[in-house]
Amino acid sequence: MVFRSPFPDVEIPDVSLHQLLFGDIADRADRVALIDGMSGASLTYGQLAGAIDRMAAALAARGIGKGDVVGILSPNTPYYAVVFHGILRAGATATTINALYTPDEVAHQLHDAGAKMLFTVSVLLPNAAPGAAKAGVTDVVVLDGAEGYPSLGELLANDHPVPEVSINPAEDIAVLPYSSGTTALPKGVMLTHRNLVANLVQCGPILSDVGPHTRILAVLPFFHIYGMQVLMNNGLYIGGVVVTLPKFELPEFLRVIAEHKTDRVYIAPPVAVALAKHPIVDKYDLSAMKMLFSGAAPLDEDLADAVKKRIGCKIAQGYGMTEMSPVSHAIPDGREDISIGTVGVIIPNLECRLVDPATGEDVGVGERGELWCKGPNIMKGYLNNAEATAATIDDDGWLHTGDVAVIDADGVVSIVDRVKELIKYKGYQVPPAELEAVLLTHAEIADAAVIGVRDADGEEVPKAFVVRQADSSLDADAVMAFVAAHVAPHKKVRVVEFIEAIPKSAAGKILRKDLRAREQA
Ligand code: AYL
Repeated sequence: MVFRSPFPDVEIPDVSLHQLLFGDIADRADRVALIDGMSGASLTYGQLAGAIDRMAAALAARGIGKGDVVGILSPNTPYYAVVFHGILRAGATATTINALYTPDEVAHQLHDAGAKMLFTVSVLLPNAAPGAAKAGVTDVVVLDGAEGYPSLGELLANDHPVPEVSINPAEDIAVLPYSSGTTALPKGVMLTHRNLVANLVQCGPILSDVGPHTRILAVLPFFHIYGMQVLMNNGLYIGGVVVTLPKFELPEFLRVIAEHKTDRVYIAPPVAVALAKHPIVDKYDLSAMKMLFSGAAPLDEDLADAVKKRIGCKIAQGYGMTEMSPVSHAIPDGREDISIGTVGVIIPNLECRLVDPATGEDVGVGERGELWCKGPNIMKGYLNNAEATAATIDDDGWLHTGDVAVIDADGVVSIVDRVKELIKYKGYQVPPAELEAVLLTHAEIADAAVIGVRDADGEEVPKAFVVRQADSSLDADAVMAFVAAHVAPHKKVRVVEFIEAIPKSAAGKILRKDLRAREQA
């Protein structure tokens, strides 16, 4: 049984992302595209497009072109868009790296992606430099300048010709963000120009209230697909204003909403907790904020209602996956009748099925099943990993999300469970396999397994089950400190339990469902 969008299909233009966003900006050249929320500095669409051309020319002069991968390790600033779109304009692929990654994590992604070059900022250089060195990446640009490195200004001050590259939208990889998908370690997600273009156009009917008047607050990081596509690229596609913030701090977040009158604010669920509960929220004039949009993890309905009442804004929710570029479902603008606890309806041009994981049979309205999706926004595959690709996208092109959903008679979808390993901490991916590998490098740990549990606030957090070596008296704090020293902050283990043995299948696979059952007992 195939479920479809309530909206008719839309036409997906056969163009590169650059052509879609900047192909015709005559009407908006003098309007502001991006504002740095910290300094107030801004770039118009004309300046942005010009800088992207100069960036592409500089990259081409350095020998970067089709088939090459370039890393970006930077917090959100207007220049992120210049670098990102400059890389794509040169015909190359951008691999976007979490700004809080450790040197080893940076090195791993650069190496795995086969990156030739890295763009970063001076504050991140202590992690970027050793990471790049370990991956053998010698061409490092520090956007705001640093001793011994070229800066963005130096790169842009060139008179090289803008390269003429012919992009094949359906084949050429525009971006390579990393996701663990349903199992194991993070993998490079190959998203083509067509994937990204399709998802922007597919969201058109959902986002009926947006346009050049729209002012977006972009605090969610551009390195993650949510910030990249839903905030940065969609904001530029609709000709709106994108106000960037480099990190989430509640007072700054509230100040920028009030000062820059951002009417569309995108968050992950933990921000809703702060908006509902924190006393300082009342100190700011948030009347400009008309719509709060949450995605990337489940949003609690009561919490959302509390925010709605306190701030007096509309709230909507979207769902998707990096592997789907990323949006597959969202509550359409103007549909306040749809419960905020749902993820809304299927976007146009996408087909969905719900399949019982136990029987492999399709289920109908009102029944729980794993969500499968098929459409133009589904990734080309995982980089250099045909096996993982085949395990995620079946022979008929259905992507198995690993999420369990229910659809009602009106076509409104709720995400009710997850059958994959993935843990989500504040909307960020935490792949258990990665933490298990780190834990096993500790001399006093004989075996380990990690699952997601709920903390006192209802937030999902990684919990490690640890089997100590026979003579070890290792304690929980030492385990947590050990992991924390090796991974980015969002991947920290936050609960530890010592256990006699990790439950495993005959084939040696960790029986996570047994560990989860222990938690409920
Ligand atoms: P990734 N409710 C429950 N779980 C969700 C939701 C949601 N609204 N959104 C994402 N997830 C979980 O690749 C789900 O398990 O992409 C899914 O498989 O980091 C996993 O997160 C994917 O994690 C938007 C705005 C999508 C954001 C996104 C983010 C996609 C996050 C659509 O409108």
